[in-house]
Amino acid sequence: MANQLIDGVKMSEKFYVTTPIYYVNAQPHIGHAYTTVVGDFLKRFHELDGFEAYYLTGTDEHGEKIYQAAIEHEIDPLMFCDEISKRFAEAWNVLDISNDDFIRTTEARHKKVVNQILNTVYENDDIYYDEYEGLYCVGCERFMTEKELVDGMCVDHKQPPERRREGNYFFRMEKYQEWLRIHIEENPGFIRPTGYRNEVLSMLNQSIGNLSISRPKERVPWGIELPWDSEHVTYVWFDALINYISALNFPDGEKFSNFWPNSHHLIGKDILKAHAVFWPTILKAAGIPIYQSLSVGGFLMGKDGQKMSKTLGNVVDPFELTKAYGSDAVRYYLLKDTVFGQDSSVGENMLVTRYNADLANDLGNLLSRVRALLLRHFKAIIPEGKQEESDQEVIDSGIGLIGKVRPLVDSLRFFEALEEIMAFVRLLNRYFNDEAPWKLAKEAESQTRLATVLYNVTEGLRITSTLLEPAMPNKAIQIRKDLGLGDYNFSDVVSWGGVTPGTKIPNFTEMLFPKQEAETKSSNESVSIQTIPEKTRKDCKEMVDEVSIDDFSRIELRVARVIKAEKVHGADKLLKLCVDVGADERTVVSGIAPWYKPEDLAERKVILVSNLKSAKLRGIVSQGMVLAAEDGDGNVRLIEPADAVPVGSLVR
Ligand code: ME8
Repeated sequence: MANQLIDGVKMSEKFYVTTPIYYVNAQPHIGHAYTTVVGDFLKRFHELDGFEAYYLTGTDEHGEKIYQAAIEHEIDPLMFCDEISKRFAEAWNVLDISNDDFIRTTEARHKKVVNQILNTVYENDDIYYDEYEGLYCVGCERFMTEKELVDGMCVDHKQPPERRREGNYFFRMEKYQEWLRIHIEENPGFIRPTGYRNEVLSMLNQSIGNLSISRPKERVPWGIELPWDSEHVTYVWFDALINYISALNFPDGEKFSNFWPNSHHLIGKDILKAHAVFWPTILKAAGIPIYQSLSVGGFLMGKDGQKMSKTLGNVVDPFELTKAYGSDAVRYYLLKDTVFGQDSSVGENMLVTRYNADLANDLGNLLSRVRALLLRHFKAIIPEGKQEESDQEVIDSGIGLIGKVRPLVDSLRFFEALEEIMAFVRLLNRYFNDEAPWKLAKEAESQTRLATVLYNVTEGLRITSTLLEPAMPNKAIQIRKDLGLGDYNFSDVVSWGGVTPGTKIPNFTEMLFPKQEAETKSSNESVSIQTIPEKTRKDCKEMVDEVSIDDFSRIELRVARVIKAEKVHGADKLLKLCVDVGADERTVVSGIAPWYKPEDLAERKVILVSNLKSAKLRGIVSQGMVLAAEDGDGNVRLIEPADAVPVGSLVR
């Protein structure tokens, strides 16, 4: 897609990417967010790669199902559309989507272009009036063939379609069928991944029929009136597809001449036929060049293993997920844990696992380790290195990274592109551990080597952050800020040495990726190890003297008093403590049952990690962690503050 060579044709340096415009009959969910995040990733990727990029999303506001939803809510259709359209815009805002425009099909600028196209196609005699009888799925807003049904039902909406007979205007779609088939045959990159191209080719090997493009106004009053017959409104799909050019001010707008037809449509597989068959034939009939490529994503599946959808009520709320983990984490997860084109299961636990492994452990840890050593041994100034043979692998991998990532993005293999970047981060971690700069720091003759290792890891992180920016725009900037660096683009990551020695890094920073706990985790193990994996625990051991002050100062410790304690049903190791923290009372679930009886704990003072993110253990929300140490015999002993210290005191 980004490819400057699609089907052997050199593309211009313009890149126009679109998402479907979403129906406003229900709230945005993570499935919509998925396509929109992919679109944003592609827009930002191309921009950093030197393209002039333009990104469009929006809402689809006409048609029978929007009208029905407004009626059900007893609200004027436009007011209903205003409300839900705003929710989509808000969702894209919290996900840091950098769309350049947001089109609504109820806007005058859109209706004007729909009228123009209808007139052109009508005047060319490609529209006629006829009676039609068929099976109509209101969820899909289209007539379906018997073949498309499974057990008499629409596959996506799990509803039988209604039999309908009505007088409609028809677009002579079939007239363009052979032209379209040849175009797809000759341009393998037009519809991707290939499975969907084959699906469309097999549709085109049978008669596609003509397309009903109007609805009688008496049945569906909510739509754009046909310019030549005010008793009919435009069929919602004919109206909606035109958004891709009405937003560019077709036909005379500067944006239209600038970006069309370098357009790349992103869709989910549910709307393949409309984009692969209806849209190019409409464009052809209107005498407009067709779009460049259609990229088709699979479905995100809900917990029930079904496509996540408002109809099935199994959706994940993007607002809640973003609030809990931040937009960068959600974006990264959606891109890294899905295979574009295929169906993928998603869920909060999987997000947390991915976050902790890739972001907190591999990336965040490395940044804080290198920062700690720069602060301690170089007074916060990035030193100049002197490269040796053993540095070459890291250097070559770093400057070769964009060359590996670009073709993967071009071929829609986003998770593999991110995996290449994370493989480089893991290489940097190995290099750091093998070179052991904390040991080098102890020897006077190793100071140049220490400087070189720290310089190289900093430079590696500069390249990493630049390449991660399309996926995680905020965190990428934060990584560079934490290293005293500014912004770069992809032409700055093909050589080593972008970091200027002498650059000062800030003394205090926020932790890049604080470790997360899955809210739903409930096993005993998660208590005893507090979700810190073996690898990190080993790192912590080695690096125990290298936690920075700012990392440490984020942990709030308070003196607390146990009010009462009780066993947790069905969990041998757990006690449920009710503790007084001065300002409030908390419940804390602790894995100390093998060493303490509940009755021995009442009135005891303990030290509590009081700003730990709450976690659910055996169905109990635990709001903190009590500190304990192991004695020489493997027993756990609670750390007790002196008697004189009042409950609620901060431990410093
Ligand atoms: O079809 N998994 O709007 P829509 C992945 N208005 N992607 C999903 C998804 C899921 N579970 N659920 C939705 C329409 N999507 C028309 C489009 S365009 C001219 C008109 C995404 O609100 C995916 O991109 O039903 C899918 O194609 C789109 O939302 C459908 O959104």
